[in-house]
Amino acid sequence: MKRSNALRAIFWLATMFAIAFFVRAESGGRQTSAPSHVHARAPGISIVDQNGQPAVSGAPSATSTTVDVTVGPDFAFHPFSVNISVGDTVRWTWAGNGHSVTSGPLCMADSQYCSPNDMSCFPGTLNNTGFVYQHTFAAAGTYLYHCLAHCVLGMTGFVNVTGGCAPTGWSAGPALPTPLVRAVGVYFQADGNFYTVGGRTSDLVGSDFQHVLKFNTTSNTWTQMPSTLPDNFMNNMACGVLAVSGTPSIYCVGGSFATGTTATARVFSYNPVTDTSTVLTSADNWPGDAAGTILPGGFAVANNKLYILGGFNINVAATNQIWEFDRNHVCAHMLPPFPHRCHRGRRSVGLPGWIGGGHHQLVSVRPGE
Ligand SMILES: [Cu+2]
Repeated sequence: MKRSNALRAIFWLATMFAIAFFVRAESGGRQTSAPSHVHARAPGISIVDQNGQPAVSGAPSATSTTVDVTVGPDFAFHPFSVNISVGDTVRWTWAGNGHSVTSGPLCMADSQYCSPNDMSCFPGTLNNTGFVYQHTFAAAGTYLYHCLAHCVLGMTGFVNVTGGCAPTGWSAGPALPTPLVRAVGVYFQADGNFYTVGGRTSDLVGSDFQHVLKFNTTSNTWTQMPSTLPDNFMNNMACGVLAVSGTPSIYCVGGSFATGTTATARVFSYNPVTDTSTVLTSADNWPGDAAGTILPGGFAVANNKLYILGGFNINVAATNQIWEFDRNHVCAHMLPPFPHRCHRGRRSVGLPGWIGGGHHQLVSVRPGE
């Protein structure tokens, strides 16, 4: 029994050393094959930041971080490995004389970075106690480095850089094929692409853009769809994707034209798959623009309904109304042959034989209107 416990302990110790070895071999890449196995330190990875905290994980830093490494005073870097995120900086401070920080495996400079200033990495320059060199890592990868003078004594280290986004969270995409303002951008889940609807190419009269631009998220390119949108009230629309009978389309509400002082209340749909647009009947006009001069403000789609949040009465004032557009809305009571409609949403007139379903709360039902 005792003997078996001892064997078990030995087995586990051996396993742990093996794991430590493999982890290090993975992280260090070619570094482990360098003639540098005379490190006096324990073989396990010890990755900490300048505060002694565990090093950052793979996520990009919210704000860029500087991690400190000490050069010397022995023939070693302390710690010899650091984990950082893209955009972070490693700052080496010399605690001994006659050392360098020189990028490259196998004791050969690869000139990616080096003390004292990333210039002339080979034959390079040695610096003394108190010197500070830092380098910011802009791309993910494992960056091996060494001291020119003492690499053969095992004076090596490496920097693991993970993450892939710019530290700010912003990154640029391909430019639109035309200058464009006051278009509406819509993500179309069905094909995974983005579309812009309308807008104008300048502030000049006649600059209204009666087209749809498609951003293909696979090829990362923009193209202009062939069709022409129904009118020139292409500025300041509210657009969102609504599905009717499982078929999604982009619905756009209201809008004005460049230099114009009137606003349309019409609603049209645009189907990116067929590249066709259809103007809904005037019964579906946005009631928020009853005055003919009011533009939709903010907007959002939730639960397959388009909401319009506030607006702007052109040259007058902002408005505070909230409107919901439910393209699937139907009247709860179909009473043919009386024409009737709901206060908002889709008319049930013209759908003979339609038989219920998808009922929603009604604002009013006005038979005979
Ligand atoms: Cu050295």
